[in-house]
Amino acid sequence: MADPKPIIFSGIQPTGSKHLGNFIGAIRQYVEGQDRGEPAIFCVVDLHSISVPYDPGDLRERVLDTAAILLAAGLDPERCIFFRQSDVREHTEMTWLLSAVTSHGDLDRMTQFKEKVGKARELASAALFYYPVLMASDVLVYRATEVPVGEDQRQHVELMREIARRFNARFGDTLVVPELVLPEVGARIMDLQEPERKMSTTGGTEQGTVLVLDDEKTIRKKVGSAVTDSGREVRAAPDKPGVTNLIDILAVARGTGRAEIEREFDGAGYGDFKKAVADGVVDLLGPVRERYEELRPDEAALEATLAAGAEKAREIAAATMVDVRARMGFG
Ligand code: AQP
Repeated sequence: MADPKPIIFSGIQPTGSKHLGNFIGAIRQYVEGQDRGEPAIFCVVDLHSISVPYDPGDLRERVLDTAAILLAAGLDPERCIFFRQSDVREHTEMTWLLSAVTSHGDLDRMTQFKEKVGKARELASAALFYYPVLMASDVLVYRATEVPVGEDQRQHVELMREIARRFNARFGDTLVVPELVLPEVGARIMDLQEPERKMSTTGGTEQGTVLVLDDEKTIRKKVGSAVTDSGREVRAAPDKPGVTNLIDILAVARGTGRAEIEREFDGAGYGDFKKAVADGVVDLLGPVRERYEELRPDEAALEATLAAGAEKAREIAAATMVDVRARMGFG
């Protein structure tokens, strides 16, 4: 008998400025996953965004920006379930119930929390500390089998796997332990100016962060001024983080591997190589920006798409909650 199709789930935060790292690490995988998953479920995780200071008047706009970017990139509501997290209240209920099998120590070990709060730990919101439990709920409430994310989410996925195992051990077999799915190339796209750090919404440099909605001129400028190193060789190596990052970006844009790129640019200077990377990124993101500009103005259509997705998502999540509540002894 053929293997059952995976149940795929992933979420993305509502910022209007999704970057090339998000695109390569996550969005590209979502688009690919919608024909493999049954169902493939994708969600704009607005509840997560209250874990850092935010503007309530702005939140809905940012959700619609993000929804339009994902649709422009190729998500098709006919082939996947696409919705806004806060429209499905089961996520928040599940978060509280999973608290019973999550320890303070688990959350204390999360490196993303430590990196984000730095020395301002006392001032960080409890929501930021609790973020991984909400993320576990997002996935486990759909009994997803696969979670496509970038490398920076590895630890959070490991924790949700552990939460699912503990729940099953304590209350009986109810939840599915999901698999982490990373892209083969581009699981960690680095900042173009500081290639030791990941490209990031909050922690990166402006010039080193290519946005999905950047125009061609801006993309060329950012890629053209990317930090390489003092050598001349186009070769992926641990001591060449800038060049390695550009090789990965071009490999993704061309749909090939590192070796093909290294072979093609063997003996070429960094100038030609960077020009090819800029061409590749322009070709990758240009059509997404154009489609975004068509989709974004029609807010009613975007809202209708998210609402229809929420209805389908709620049906699956509600069924899981019936089992979870019963196992835990609630009425
Ligand atoms: N640099 C990256 N390379 C590959 N994948 C990445 N992701 C994020 N950065 C990279 C993946 O993008 C998905 C969505 O992430 P998110 O919802 O956390 O969005 P964000 O907060 O806007 O993205 P950042 O840049 O990760 O924000 P910061 O650094 O400010 O917290 C995830 O699957 C993630 O792995």
